[in-house]
Amino acid sequence: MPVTVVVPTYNEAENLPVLAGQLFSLPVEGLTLLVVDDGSPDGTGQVAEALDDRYPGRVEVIHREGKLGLGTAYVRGFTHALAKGSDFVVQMDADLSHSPDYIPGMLAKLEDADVVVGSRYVSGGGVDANWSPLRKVLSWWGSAYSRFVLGLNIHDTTGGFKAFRAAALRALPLTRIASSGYAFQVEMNYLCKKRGLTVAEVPIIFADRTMGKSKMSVKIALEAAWRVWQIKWRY
Ligand SMILES: Nc1nc2c(ncn2[C@@H]2O[C@H](COP(=O)(O)OP(=O)(O)O)[C@@H](O)[C@H]2O)c(=O)[nH]1
Ligand SMILES: [Mg+2]
Repeated sequence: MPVTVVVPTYNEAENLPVLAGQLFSLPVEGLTLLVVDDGSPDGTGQVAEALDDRYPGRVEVIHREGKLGLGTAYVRGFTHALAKGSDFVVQMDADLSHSPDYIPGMLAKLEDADVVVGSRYVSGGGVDANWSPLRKVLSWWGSAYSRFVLGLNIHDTTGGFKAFRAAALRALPLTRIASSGYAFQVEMNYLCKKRGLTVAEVPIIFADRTMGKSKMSVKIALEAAWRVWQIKWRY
C-alpha cells in the first residue's frame, strides 16, 4: 500500500528532519516522503538529500531552480507520486503545523472517501491558541467566503493537509491549475467537486510553527479572494 507524503519546502532546514522522524515512526506501511524544494537558500535541499541517506529508499527530493510557488510545487510532487505508482498521496506543510499523527486516521477515512481534508473548521478541529482574534476571523472567513462563492460543501477550504486516493488525483486536470498559495487549495477543492469526488473532513488542530518563517502574506490571502471568482468562471 504505497503512500507518498508530498511536502513542499522553502527554507525549512530546521523543520524537515523533525518532520521526517515523526513520519517514519508512524504505523503506516509503505510510507515514503517526497520533498519538493525550491532551491531554498538555507540548504533545505541538502538537508533533504541527507535524509535519504538516513532513511534509505524512503525519501525522494525534487529540486527546482528557485521559488516557483506552492501550487506548481504540489502539482510536480503529485505527478511524480502518481507516476511511481503510489496508491495514496498525502500533502502537508513542512513546518510541523500539520501533525503527522493525524495521517493514519486520514488514510483510514479514505476507505469511504476519495479525498480527506484535515479540517480546522469542523467539530473537534481548531487553530493554535496563540492566533490573534483577527487572524482567526480572517482565516475562518476566507474559508466561509470561498465555500459560499463556489458552493463547496467542506468547511476548511484553504487548509493544506489532505489525503487523496491515487485515482482521485488522476481524475483532476492538475496541469491546468493556475493558482498558488491558499487559492491552490481552494482550486483543488473546486475541481474535486466538479469531478464528483467524495470529500470527507477529519478534525485537525493546526499548530503554529516554532521554527522558520511563514511564506504566506496578506498579498497571497488577497490574491486568493479574487482568484475564487476566477476559479468559478474558468471551469
Ligand atoms: N516548494 C515551495 N514550498 C513553499 C513555497 N511557499 C511555501 N512553501 C512551503 O509550503 C508550506 C506552507 O507554507 P507556510 O509559509 O508555512 O504557510 P502558512 O502556514 O500558511 O504560514 C511550508 O512547508 C513551506 O515551506 C514555495 O514557493 N515553494
Ligand atoms: Mg506554516
